[in-house]
Amino acid sequence: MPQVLGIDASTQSCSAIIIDTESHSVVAEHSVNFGQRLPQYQAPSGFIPDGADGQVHADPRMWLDALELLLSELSEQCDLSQVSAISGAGQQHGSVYLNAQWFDCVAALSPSQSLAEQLQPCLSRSTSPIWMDNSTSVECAEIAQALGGDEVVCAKSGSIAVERFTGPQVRRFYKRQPEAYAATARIHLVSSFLCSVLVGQDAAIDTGDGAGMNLLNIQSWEWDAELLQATAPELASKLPAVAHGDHCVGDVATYFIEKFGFSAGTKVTVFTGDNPSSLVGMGASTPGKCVISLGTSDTFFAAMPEVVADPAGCGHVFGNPSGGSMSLQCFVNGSLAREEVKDKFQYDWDAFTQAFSNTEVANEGKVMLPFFRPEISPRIDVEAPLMAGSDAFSSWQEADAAIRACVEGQFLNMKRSTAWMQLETSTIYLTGGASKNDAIAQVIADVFQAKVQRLTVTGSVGLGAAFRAAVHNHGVALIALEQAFCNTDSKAMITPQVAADRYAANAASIDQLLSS
Ligand code: XUL
Repeated sequence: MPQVLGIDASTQSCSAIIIDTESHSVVAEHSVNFGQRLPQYQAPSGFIPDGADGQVHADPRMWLDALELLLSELSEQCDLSQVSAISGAGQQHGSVYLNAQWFDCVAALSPSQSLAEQLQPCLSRSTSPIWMDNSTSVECAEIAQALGGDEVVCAKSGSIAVERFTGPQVRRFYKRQPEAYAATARIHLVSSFLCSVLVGQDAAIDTGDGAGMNLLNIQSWEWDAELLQATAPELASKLPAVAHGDHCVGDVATYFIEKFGFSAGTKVTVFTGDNPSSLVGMGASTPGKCVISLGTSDTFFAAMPEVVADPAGCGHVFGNPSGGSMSLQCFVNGSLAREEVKDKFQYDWDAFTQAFSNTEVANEGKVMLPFFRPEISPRIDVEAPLMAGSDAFSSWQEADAAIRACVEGQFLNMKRSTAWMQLETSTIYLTGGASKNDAIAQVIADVFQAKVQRLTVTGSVGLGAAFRAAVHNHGVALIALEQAFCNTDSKAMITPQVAADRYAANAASIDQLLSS
């Protein structure tokens, strides 16, 4: 049976895609939005609003209810008995805390009751911190200090201790609710929690999502005893096993066979994080290609030829679900910064795009780092753009130059900040809202001296999960799936139009702005 299912448990919704790996068609797609469909959890955007001290939590029962709704509605669209393998991905870093009842309870789920009803007594913490939680600065500093500094944590775990990462979150829970922590027998990520439920047994955490915890050693891909010790006592016994992305966790549980019509023996491949899954779904999980996703914040990610960590501590290393490792780096000042410059001059997006035709590549040396809010790549605490070039430009009197400088500055900074990845990038896959803009794509091609391709895939996270299910359970060649599903619009390919040194002076000015 050639049909495979990919599940994407993201921040605001839970989605599914079923593909046919022989006819290369999409059989069904469906999504359940938490805020709209499950208002009883009072999480209109997928998290409980107004948390104190940077705390951002969600109710894990909401994710279970959404999974049930998703599969129930999907089973009305198509015959789930035709699905022969499943995998999935979750929003990264979020954690679920379970007591000792969990192990028996997850193995004995009865279709006569909902998942949420049956698993509620297993929760040792009623809500789950998610990746938007920013409450753990103190714990990050404590972990770094115990290990001997940020550099040590970064070299071991692939990232410095980061507020949203799971280890610092676990430490905060242990410090504030030691009894509830002691009653916790298992800590899962969103991905491994849902995977466990699907197979009816405690599932492993994969190296892709596991590396977002500040607990996994990126050289050995095993839990790191020193990181665990610096985080919380008895932590080793509370964590599941670690597995590489090709691991088959087991067969789908009876609950899902009886309730939604899956076939007995449907295989489930270990779940991963949404970004690692997207790497696969974008067709970029082999070195040489990288993905730039233009969103509220811009994200750069790529398969890595070697495991190296960012010495500046800004980027992250995760396991690559297709083998080896991947890098990921977030840039806070993405689309919102582009919009802010546009709005300063009351331009619309057409006028914004026209500004590139009205100005020259490299902007006569006028440069900008459009940091309207504190940036994390590199870490810099400013609330207004840094500019250099001419007085008129720096005092916002040159609209078109400001727009070009904003975009050129964003990608010169991105190139400089991602140099630690040591990539030889020949192709950049561009995705996200602003990727359709040819002027922005041209700047990216010129700055990185690489071809820029726009992919027609939407929902790359779920698609990546479906690919992984097919590759690891049925031996389908990944390249065949990429060719079939990751179509590029070849007419819309953008190639560099300037020589490699055209941006040298601007890059030097950016270095200077950052060092002053
Ligand atoms: C990555 C991160 C987010 C989440 C939610 O480090 O925090 O991208 O994975 O999508």
